[in-house]
Amino acid sequence: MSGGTRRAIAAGCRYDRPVTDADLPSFPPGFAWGVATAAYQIEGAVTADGRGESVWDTFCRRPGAIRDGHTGDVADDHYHRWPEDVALMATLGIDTYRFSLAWPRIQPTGSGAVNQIGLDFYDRLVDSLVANGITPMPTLFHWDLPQPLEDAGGWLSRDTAYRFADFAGIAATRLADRVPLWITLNEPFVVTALGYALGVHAPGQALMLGALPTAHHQLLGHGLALAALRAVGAHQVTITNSYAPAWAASDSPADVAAATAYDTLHNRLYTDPVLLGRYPDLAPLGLGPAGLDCVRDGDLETISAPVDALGVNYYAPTLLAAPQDAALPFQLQPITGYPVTAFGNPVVPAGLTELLTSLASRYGDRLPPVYITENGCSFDDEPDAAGQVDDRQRISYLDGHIRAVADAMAAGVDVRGYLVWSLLDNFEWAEGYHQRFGLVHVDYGTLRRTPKASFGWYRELIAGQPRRSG
Ligand code: IFM
Repeated sequence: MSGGTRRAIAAGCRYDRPVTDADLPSFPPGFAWGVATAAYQIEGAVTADGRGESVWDTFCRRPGAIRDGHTGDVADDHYHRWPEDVALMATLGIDTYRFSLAWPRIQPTGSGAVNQIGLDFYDRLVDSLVANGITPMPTLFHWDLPQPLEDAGGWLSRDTAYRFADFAGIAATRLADRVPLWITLNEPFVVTALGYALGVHAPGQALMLGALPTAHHQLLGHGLALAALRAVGAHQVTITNSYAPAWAASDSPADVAAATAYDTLHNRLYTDPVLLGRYPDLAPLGLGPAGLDCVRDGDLETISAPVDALGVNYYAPTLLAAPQDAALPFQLQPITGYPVTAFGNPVVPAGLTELLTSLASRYGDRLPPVYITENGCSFDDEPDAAGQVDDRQRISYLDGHIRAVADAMAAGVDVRGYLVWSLLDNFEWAEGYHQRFGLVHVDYGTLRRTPKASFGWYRELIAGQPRRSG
């Protein structure tokens, strides 16, 4: 289909096509098209059916922590409305749904006793997905650490890695027969950076580089969980990291050094140990080997056990300059000259191609097949007088980024799937409900779901792609 202003009605939503004149390239049969969500951001029902408390329940009650004092108490009430949400996914025509399991729903204190009702919830969800021809892709940890584990040291404590492996084994024992690909952790960089270094996410600790042990303990948790998953017959396992091309603000050695430091911290620290079995040189961060003196003999072997894929989350590149003060070895700069999302992220689709090709050249044949496990944008989407949500900026964003994936594939990168963040507008962490990332608008007063124009656009895109055989 080419340019023009073809109007389509899909699943009750209207959109004007296209944003660009060229057809989207055709992706290989079997390429996974999907959407992603996370438990705390959509489920609500935080005290239902024996769920324990997570660090996010606690953090949301800290005055000033979350914009306008929002909490995940209700969120999208997906815990009760999941049949409607699965029906939306079926209408969308996706073949893969990435979601996360709430650890405190399954193991309320983070260790010991299992809450069968919590497991039953995910069991029903997985059954329903499979019945609708949608492959479940669960993430085991998307930030909602059980509060009792945080009270015992959280990811600063090595023991948390072992508790996480226990949890992984419990979940997979119940679900592995219907789950082809498991994700251990989501974006451990963000947990370390925002949760333990800067204190703007749960658990709200501001340890700066003193947060580094949380990097190692999460990675150890990944490795131990991977072994636990394999032990109970899980098929394929991966980890999802966030990545951001690190651009130097100028050619000056100081700015280039700042970009290298940020690249080490964001793009290498959580990937080199998994794919190469070693930590990157921490010297750009001003740290010697003692910066990670929590690493014990054998840990890196555990962490680097082969994964079947790499989950890649991409939103935007980062621009770095030499620091003004000594707290960190870099300073983030605004990127100008691009459209921006409501979050202030520059819209740079070529950054995704750059990222994927640089991962391929950095890791060579150690790089497993890649899934884009998150990509998306927030805008201030609201229904118009006719009840339609005309989010053409999102369509433009997704169109550009899907083409960027195709460009990387044409350059030889083995990408197996693309998942939009997110199915629904949802709780965006410290931003509360202010950032709307969904293909589906949620009215937080009534919880009514309204597919946006991008929903219809994505539906048609998927319908036009070759399907999986068999
Ligand atoms: O909403 C988050 C998600 O939980 C993790 N990756 C980035 C998204 C958008 O900020």
